[in-house]
Amino acid sequence: MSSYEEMKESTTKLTLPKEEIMSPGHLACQGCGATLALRYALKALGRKTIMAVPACCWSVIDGPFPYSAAGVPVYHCAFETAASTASGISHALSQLSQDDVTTLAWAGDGGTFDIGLQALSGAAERGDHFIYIVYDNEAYMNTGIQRSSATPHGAWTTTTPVKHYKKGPKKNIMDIIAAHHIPYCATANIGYPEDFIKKVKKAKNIKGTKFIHLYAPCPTGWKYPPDITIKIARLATLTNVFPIYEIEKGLYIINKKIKEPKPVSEYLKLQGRFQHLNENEVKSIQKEVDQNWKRLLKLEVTFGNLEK
Ligand SMILES: Cc1ncc(C[n+]2csc(CCOP(=O)(O)OP(=O)(O)O)c2C)c(N)n1
Ligand code: SF4
Ligand SMILES: [Mg+2]
Repeated sequence: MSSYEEMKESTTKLTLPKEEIMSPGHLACQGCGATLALRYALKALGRKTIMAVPACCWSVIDGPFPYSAAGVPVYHCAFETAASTASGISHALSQLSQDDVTTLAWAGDGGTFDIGLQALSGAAERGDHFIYIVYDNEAYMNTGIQRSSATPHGAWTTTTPVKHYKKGPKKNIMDIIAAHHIPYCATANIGYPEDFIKKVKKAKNIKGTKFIHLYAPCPTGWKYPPDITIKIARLATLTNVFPIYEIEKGLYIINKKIKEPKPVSEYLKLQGRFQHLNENEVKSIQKEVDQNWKRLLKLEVTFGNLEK
């Protein structure tokens, strides 16, 4: 980070909505990014929200019935059905003329990039009215850290052990969902809560299907100490590993352009899941990150604000 950026970070005053809807008595691991994620999302959405939560860490984090940490009604649904359940809730609310209630599909990367993709694609094509947020911890964490198609190149998981670490890039879910021509898609990062909250509020006021790809580090599955979750989250964006952008009515807007991106090695070296990578492998990950960033810049130029 340049000294200017460092100074800006240290003097930024957070202006998050004060009301806490989620309660602290949840069952997540210490330092869980996915838990902060819902806390922020609900600050943006308010209490008039109904959630569809498929099998994922959050179905455990919420607590055993009759307890619930979420603070809003949660419909626990089958692994592949976050979007179809949200479609049903949203249509039922519409029949009841309860237009002031927001429907939120809240799913993990496995439930979104993999098994729930068909239901999500169907709902997005129909334009069903709800917000879909995927909290991406880059593996199937709830069942013991198995690789998903969101697992990045080079990562260890229990099904991609060190000798056979994950080869090939992370699936580009934003491109897939944007291809459905929904009115609003965005990436966000729990390390930048104000940006995330702004996007959730924006999505709330748009008719149709809205999609947010949220970066949510997991100390247990990524093998780092729980007190550096925010550091890891910010490093993902400061290295361009996880860029922050929106696709609004097909137009690309990059929300954070890092003047001097940090080397990817600074992000990788803090996480046990990447410890086996040698210098050449780190270089090839750096190359992949640089290429993705250049491609995103081109998309912004080509499909940026053409109406200007
Ligand atoms: C049809 C079906 N297959 C497998 C499972 C077992 N299962 C429950 S949660 C889960 C992993 C979820 O991963 P992800 O969506 O990434 O959420 P995370 O656990 O990482 O929060 C799996 C495989 C299931 N509940 N239903
Ligand atoms: S395994 Fe990871 S995502 Fe799941 S509760 Fe623990 S820290 Fe959170
Ligand atoms: Mg996951």
